Amino acid sequence: MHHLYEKPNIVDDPLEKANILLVDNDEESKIFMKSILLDNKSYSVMEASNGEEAIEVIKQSEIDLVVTAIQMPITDGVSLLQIIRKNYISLPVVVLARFGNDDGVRSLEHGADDCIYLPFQEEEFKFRIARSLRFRKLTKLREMLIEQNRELWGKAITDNLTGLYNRNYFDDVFVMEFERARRYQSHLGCIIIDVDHFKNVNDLYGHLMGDQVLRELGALVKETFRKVDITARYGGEEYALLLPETVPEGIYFVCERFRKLVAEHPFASKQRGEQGPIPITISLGAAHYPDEKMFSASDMLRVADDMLYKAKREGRNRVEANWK
Ligand code: GH3
Ligand code: MG
Ligand code: MG
Repeated sequence: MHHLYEKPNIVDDPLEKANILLVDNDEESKIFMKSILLDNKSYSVMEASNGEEAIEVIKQSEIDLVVTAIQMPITDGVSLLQIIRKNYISLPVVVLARFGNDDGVRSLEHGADDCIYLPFQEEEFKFRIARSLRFRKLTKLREMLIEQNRELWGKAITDNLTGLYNRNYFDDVFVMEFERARRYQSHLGCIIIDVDHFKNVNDLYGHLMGDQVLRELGALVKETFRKVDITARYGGEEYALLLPETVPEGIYFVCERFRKLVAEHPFASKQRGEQGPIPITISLGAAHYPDEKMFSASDMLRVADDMLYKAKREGRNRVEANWK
């Protein structure tokens, strides 16, 4: 549960503790490396004796770095590398290679992030491990930021109550869609929906029931209109819709269908039980482009709004359109 007073943790340290996997069939060498690594209190070490075991560990634990020998019975270091590169692209791998053959070069070729030649110097080993872990940390931070960005973007364009788009996003998309329709002379519909006498709903049934009505109305909007249509909660009890590539008859048809659907829908029936559902009607104002009097999205929105007020004037629970 997020609260307003809780600042989101943008750069949580993703690697306070680093989990290192040592892969080697030579037990002594593993013990030696482990003792060096465990000098650093922020490292923890897991072990595997061959590539196959290593894959199992990687599947089951959050590993931050793999340090592996090349020559091993059953799945050697290079095969392990290939599997890791294919399935865990950002997991760094440091290989331990001997001079005198092409193990080191082969493993670098297969995507090893570093190669330490045996016998190694303790200090160099430490520094190289630390460097690979820094790299891992940056990759993880980057992944976290991308994910958080995605989340923030989602929040920034969404209306909390209904899950529809919000007014800001609608306005931006409207400018683009209008521009597209103008350039290609394609059809575009804009509909504004306003709940009739919604003040009475709040007064008679309470604000919470009012909110419930708005949520259900949002869900009905989502169900009724096409995926390509832009559906937004535009204000308190107003919804705004954009219907790309839709001819006037199509716009009118869907408005009428939605008007009837709402008038027949049993709002808040679950919450109210035997008290019975809340009767709701809506008025709709529709505008269609191309139209010689419209030169911008805001022109078009104004026309739809004028049509909405006409629908209100003429008795509510009805659709008015600029071409009728
Ligand atoms: P009309 O048929 O002319 O549209 O009448 P109306 O009462 O719906 O019109 P008006 O715009 O005067 O009032 C809208 C009311 O909607 C004002 C406010 O009480 C209510 N409202 C606006 N936003 C919310 C909301 O988020 N939740 C709830 N429960 N009520 C809201
Ligand atoms: Mg209103
Ligand atoms: Mg209203």
